[in-house]
Amino acid sequence: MEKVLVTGGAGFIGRHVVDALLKRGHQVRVFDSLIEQVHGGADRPNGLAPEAEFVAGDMRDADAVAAALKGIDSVVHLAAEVGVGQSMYAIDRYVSVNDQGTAILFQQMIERPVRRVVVASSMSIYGEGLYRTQDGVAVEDAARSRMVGIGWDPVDEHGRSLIPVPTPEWKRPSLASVYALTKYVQERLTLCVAPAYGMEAVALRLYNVYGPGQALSNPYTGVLAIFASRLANGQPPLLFEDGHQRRDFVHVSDVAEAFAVSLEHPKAAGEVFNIASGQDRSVLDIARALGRAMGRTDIEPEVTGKARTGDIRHCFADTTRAAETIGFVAKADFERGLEELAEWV
Ligand code: UD2
Repeated sequence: MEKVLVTGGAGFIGRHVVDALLKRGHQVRVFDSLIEQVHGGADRPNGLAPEAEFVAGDMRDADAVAAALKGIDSVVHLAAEVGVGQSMYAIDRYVSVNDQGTAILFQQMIERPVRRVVVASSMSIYGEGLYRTQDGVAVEDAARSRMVGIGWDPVDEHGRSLIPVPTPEWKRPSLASVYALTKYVQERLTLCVAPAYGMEAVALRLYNVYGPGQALSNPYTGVLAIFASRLANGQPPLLFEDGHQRRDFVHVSDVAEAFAVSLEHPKAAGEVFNIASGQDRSVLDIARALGRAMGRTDIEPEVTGKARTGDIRHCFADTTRAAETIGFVAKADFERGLEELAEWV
């Protein structure tokens, strides 16, 4: 059993990771700027397990990071600014917190190396997911068809629809937002610097994470949280485009498990894994399913016919690598996850 530092451990995903690590018998120290809590005025994060040690601090404060690393065996690095849309307005803050913060963490670990660092990366680095042509040729850089004025789905040069397929880790990144760029830098810094100082590195590319504890009021939060709070207020979910865009929704308890396994499994070292359910669903399907779970089948989702700036059309995961290398397979039942969200909202 190890003493694990969880940066960002007071956030939505972090709190679940902390619980998973404690359950496995690790000791946990949380380092978090408490940005989410500042307005609430709490000095200990809401919902953080009482067994976890808590240290408030900013990733860019080298002395605070150095102190937080004392006596630590391994690190789970989750601290980050997370809104994709917001990242285009607060460029300096995103680059500073996410990338300078990660650089400072590694600078401090030169003197205080740990066994392993597991960093949270994101599916956002892929941009559009992987597609194939109708002749079966893989397309890594699909462009949105609305750019050429036909429908919503990406098309080939002859105007034929491309077919979305599960995206594997080898797909070339296509960094379409400042958020994606900073996540990619975090991932690459970790995989480049850790081994140079004898530390093991693992990067987890998280897909669309959902579950209890996700922010409800923030307009940049995940779509399920937005739909849940709209339905709870008697409002219809608003579907961008035609609602047929596809994503991979992974329950936060599975994500927490993935971090714990990635910290422990000998074969995880040096790897990058998609962390997802492996099941793709359209936004329309999830809106309807959530309506059923919340007993609001009377509210029909509303199709806006408008795309959100910077949105991709489809991206869902090929989860083979995590399954084969470290035996991680998401277990949560989606319908049950929605019922739980319905109870929580
Ligand atoms: C972004 C990030 C992802 C993660 C996630 C946070 C990308 C490609 N990915 O994913 O890494 O940070 O945000 O949850 O940048 N939608 C509606 N109506 C709404 C809100 C959303 O139809 O009111 C659609 C939206 O157009 C998209 C899908 O729902 O097709 C999912 O949206 P999201 O914001 O939950 O997540 P996504 O995939 O943009």
